[in-house]
Amino acid sequence: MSSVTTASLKFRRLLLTGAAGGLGRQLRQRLKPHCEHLRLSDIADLGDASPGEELMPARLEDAPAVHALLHEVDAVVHLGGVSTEQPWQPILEANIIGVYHLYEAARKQGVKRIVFASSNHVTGFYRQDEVIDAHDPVRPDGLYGVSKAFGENLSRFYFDRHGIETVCLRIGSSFPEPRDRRMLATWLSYDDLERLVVASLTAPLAGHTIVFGMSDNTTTWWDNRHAAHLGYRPQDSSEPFRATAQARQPTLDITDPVVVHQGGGFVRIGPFE
Ligand code: 15L
Repeated sequence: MSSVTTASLKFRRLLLTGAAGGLGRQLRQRLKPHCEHLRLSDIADLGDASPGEELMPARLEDAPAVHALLHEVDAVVHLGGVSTEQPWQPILEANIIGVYHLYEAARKQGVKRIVFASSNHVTGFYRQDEVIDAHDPVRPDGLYGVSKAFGENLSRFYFDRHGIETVCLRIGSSFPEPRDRRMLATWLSYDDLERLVVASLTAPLAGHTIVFGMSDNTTTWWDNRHAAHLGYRPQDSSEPFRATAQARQPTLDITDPVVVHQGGGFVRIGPFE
């Protein structure tokens, strides 16, 4: 369960997509105190509904189903879709067509704030000796990163044209602990993930914001100066895991593209045909 104390603003109904995934399962527990009704969606099994939960399985490429998902919802946390490098078809269906359906549904149903799970793979081809911010051009490291850049751009358009606010979370590596040396820079603890999502939902004015989802790590490649208005204050750090991560990878081949680039292993996954 959550150990995080955050500014409380209770929503009547929140929608969490991708609720059966790794981060979805975390946020399912952690968002419940922030709303009366938590609507949960996924294509994978969601188990049984607890009090206050509404289960609504839906495929993102099914427009009527996505429209129904957003009915009478105050805000959305959109984790749904493909979250790793995969062949084009599933990425097209969930991350391109599906995200379009989500924003069209928000427009028609009058939903005014979305927290969109983007990814560090939107900028994965920057080098690990560079520090970037949200105004630097995208450099996706695969089709997955390209699809997340599409979601960022689509949400920008829906803000400019329709006033739907979006916070795009370029999530680093959100796991119980950093698994390798790269994750010393990219790690986002589950408690900080919760802090980031709640700050994104409750900031008085979010506009269209891109924020890198990371803990307060000593090694960092990302500068969140353009997201200071969210009030996100990470409280965890990868530093206590440094010795273990370094012992796991005592040497690094600095000519290997996986070691050079921020996207790590993603820079060489695929093509699949
Ligand atoms: C992501 O976007 C993935 O969803 C996640 O599984 C991790 O691999 C993460 O990036 C990462 O870069 O570590």
